[in-house]
Amino acid sequence: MSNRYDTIFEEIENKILELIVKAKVLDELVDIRNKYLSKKGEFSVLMNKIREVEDKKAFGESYNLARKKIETRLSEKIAEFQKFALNEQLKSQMIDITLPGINQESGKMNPFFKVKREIEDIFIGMGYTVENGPEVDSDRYVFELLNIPKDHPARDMQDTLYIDDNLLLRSHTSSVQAHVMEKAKGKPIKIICPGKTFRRDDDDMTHSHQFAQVEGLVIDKNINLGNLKATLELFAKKMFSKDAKIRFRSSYFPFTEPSVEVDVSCFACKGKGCSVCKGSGWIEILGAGMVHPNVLKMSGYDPEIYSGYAFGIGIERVAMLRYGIDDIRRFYQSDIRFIEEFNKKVED
Ligand code: FA5
Repeated sequence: MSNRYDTIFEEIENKILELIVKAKVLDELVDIRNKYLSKKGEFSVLMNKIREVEDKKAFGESYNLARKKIETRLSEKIAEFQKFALNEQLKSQMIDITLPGINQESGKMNPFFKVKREIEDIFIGMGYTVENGPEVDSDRYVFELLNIPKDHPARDMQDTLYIDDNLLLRSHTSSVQAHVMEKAKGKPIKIICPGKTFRRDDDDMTHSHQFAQVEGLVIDKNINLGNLKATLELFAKKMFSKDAKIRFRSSYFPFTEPSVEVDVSCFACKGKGCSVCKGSGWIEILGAGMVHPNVLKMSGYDPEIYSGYAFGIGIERVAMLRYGIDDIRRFYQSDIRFIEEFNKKVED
């Protein structure tokens, strides 16, 4: 409702409303608010005139009406600018979801390591713990404490690289046996030790000068050859197939007595005979035997009380059988195509 005081505010009100219309950026609106509506702003101070007027109520109403109009218009315009700024920001930050993403290549596992882990898992499941041993070791651990004295002909089969007269790259993981026995101080043992081994062997499809073995060693009272056979049979069934069979062929290792070579029934022909098993139906995977009494004695175990078995599995050979790999050298060539073959997803 209009009253006689409206004209006092009309001129300044129109001026401010025009300034608001003309404002191009948010900062201009802020300046208008400060200049006219702050405590000592040009519009606010008009209220002081109330002291001089007769009808203070009508004056106040008139002032409030004009102020409300200005404030409403100012807030609307501020909201418009803020909306516009937000839209601009959203536009500039828009993500085009149709663009192709950046692929993160993930590492792939060499089948050697897959099989190494599987072997470890199988034996851990049977209660074995995993030990480590030095790759550079002394003659004493690699040979002497395994009942292979100097000049023993068995050394010829495991010739390797010597660092000096005493230190050498271990030619088999059996070298950890005496280390573990020393640490156990006459207590029962049930360990496996996976690791690198080195020999002077010429490289061909099934031999490498550097390869890996998993040593197994169990020492306790009443351990017998039947325990060894049951353990290795379970290993073969878990690693190859539930129908896998194993057989023991008598062999010779200076540190085991009796000693055996262990064959697994051919996974390709199920024992009938094929090119993979060279017609025999069997494939050799490891050497094993009952720990020789001399080895027990040298490491502080009384062979009258304790007995034990040991085995040494060639990891690459098991991986070759498991995946039908024809050449051992493929494991070491870092050919990504070879590695990817063993990491394909079902839908690939
Ligand atoms: C030994 O090394 C014994 N230390 C195994 C052993 C342990 C016997 C405990 C008794 C008790 P042998 O030399 O046969 O045995 O090797 C064991 C396995 O290592 C072989 O069956 C084969 O799988 C693998 N192997 C041997 N030489 C090579 C090579 N040059 N390249 C790849 N794998 C090999």
